[in-house]
Amino acid sequence: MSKVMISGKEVATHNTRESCWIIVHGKVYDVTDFLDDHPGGSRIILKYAGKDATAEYDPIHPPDAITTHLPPEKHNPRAFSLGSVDPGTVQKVEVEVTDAEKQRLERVANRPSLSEILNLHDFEAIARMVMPEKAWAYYSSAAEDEITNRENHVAYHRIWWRPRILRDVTHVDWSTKILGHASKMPLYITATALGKLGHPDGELNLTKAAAKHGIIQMIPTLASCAFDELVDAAQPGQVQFLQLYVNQDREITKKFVQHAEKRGIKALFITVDAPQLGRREKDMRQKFEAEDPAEVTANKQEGKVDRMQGAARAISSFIDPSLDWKDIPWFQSITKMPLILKGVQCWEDALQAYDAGLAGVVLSNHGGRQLDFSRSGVEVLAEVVREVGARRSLSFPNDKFQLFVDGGVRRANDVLKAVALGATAVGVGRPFLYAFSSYGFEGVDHALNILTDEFEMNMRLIGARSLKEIVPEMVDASSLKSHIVPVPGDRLFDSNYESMQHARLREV
Ligand code: PPY
Repeated sequence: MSKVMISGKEVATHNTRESCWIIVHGKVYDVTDFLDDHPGGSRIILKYAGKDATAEYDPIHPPDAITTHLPPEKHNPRAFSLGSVDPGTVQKVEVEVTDAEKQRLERVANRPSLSEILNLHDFEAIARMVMPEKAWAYYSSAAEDEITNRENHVAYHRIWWRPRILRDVTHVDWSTKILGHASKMPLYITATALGKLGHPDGELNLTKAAAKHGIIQMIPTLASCAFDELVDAAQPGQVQFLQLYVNQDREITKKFVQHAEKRGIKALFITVDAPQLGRREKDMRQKFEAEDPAEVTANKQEGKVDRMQGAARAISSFIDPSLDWKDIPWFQSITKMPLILKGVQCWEDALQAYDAGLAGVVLSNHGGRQLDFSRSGVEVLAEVVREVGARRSLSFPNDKFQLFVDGGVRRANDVLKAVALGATAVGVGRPFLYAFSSYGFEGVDHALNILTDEFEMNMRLIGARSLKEIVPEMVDASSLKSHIVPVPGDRLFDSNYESMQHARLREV
C-alpha cells in the first residue's frame, strides 16, 4: 500500500470522534467512519485516538482484521492504511493498572510450579485464576445454558472399559496416522481463536509444542498470529491442518485456501456448525459490563451494531450463513487438499459427506459454543459408526473416510474411549489454551507430557499394545445414548466449572 511516512505528531492531531486515526503495527488507519460500527464499541478506539493501539488491538483481533474481516461495506478507502508512521514520534498511551489487575499479577507470580500440575484439569483451575477476566470469559464461555458444554465431558463418563488381562504390555505404542500423516498420539490440537488473549505468543506456543511432541496442529482462521507466521514457525516436515470459516466473499476464501495449500497445509477442515455464532453469555456479560449503557441504548435506537451480543458474535459477521451442500463441489474444484467437515452432529450428514467424496468429518458441537443441547461428539460417533458403517459397508477407523471427535476431552483415557468406538483421532482445544495461558509454551509441553504418561498407563491397563488392539468390545457404551444415568461426580472437573450468573443491578 502507500509508502507515505506520517509523523506521530500529525497522527496525534486526529484524536477526536470527528477525525480519529490510530496506529496499528506501524501503520496509520483512519477509523472515523468505523467508530460506531466497531464491535467492541467506540470508547475503546477513542482511548487510542491519535496514538498507537497495537498493544490493545493485537490480542483480540486476527492480524488482518482491519483489512480482511471488516464487512464488505466497510471496505472503503478511508478504513485502509494511510501510510506508515515514524516510530520515534508516536505519543505514548498511559495504561492505568487497576487494583484487580494488581491482584491478578500477584496470582500470576504465585502460580504453582509445573511439577505440581498433574492433569489437564489443573491447568484450567490455574488459568481461571491467572488469566485476565475477559480472556477467561471468552475461552471458557459456551452457548446459552452451557448444557452441551458440560455434557461433552460427562458423555465420557457413560463409557466404561472392558480391559483385557495377561497380555504382554511391556511395549505399548499409541502412535497413529491422521489423514495419512504420522502422529505420536491419536489426538491433534484443534483450532481455537484469539490465542493472544491468553498469552503474548498466542498460537505459536502450540506450533512449537506440536513440533516437539510429533502431533498435528490445526491452524484456526481466526488465529491471533498471522497464518504465515504459524506456518513459518513449523519445523521441516511438521504437519499442519487448517480450519476454515467460509467468507461471504468467496474470492477471499479461495485465495486463503489456495495460499494455505501452497504453503503446505495438509488438510482443510471446513467449519459447518457456525452459520451464526451461539450466544455465549459469560462472554457477552463481560462485553456488556465494559460498555457505556447510554452508548448501547443510543446505538440500538439508531439500528447500529448491537454490541450486547458480544464482540465474538460481531466479528463473525463475515462468516457466510448461506454455506450449503451445493458449495462442496466448489471447494473440491479449488483445492486438492483433503476436505473434512467440522461440526457434523448426526449420521445422516456424515453419510452425505461420505457420498460427496469428502475425507472425513469431525463430530463436534464446537466445544458447546454453538447449539445448546446438541449431543456430544462421542455419542454421535457411536451412531455414525453403526449407521454409516452398515449403509456403506465400512468399518472404522479406515483410511478412506475418517471420523474425528472433539469436545470435553481431559484425559488420554477419554481419547482412547473414542478410539475404541472408531475415531481416528480426537481434537483437544481448551486444555491447551489454558496450558499456555498460565505457563506459555512450557505449559503445553507439560500438558503433552502428562498425556503421554496417561496414554502409556492406560494402554497397559486396558491390555492394548497398539491402537489396533483397542476394539469396540473393549468398551461398554450401552448407556452412551441414555442421558439420565447418574455416575459418581467428577470433582476436579466440576470444581473448575464456574456457575453462570444472572443479570445484576447496576452499581450506584
Ligand atoms: C469461537 O469463538 O467459537 C470461534 O470459533 C471463533 C470465533 C471468534 C470470533 C468470531 C467468530 C468465531
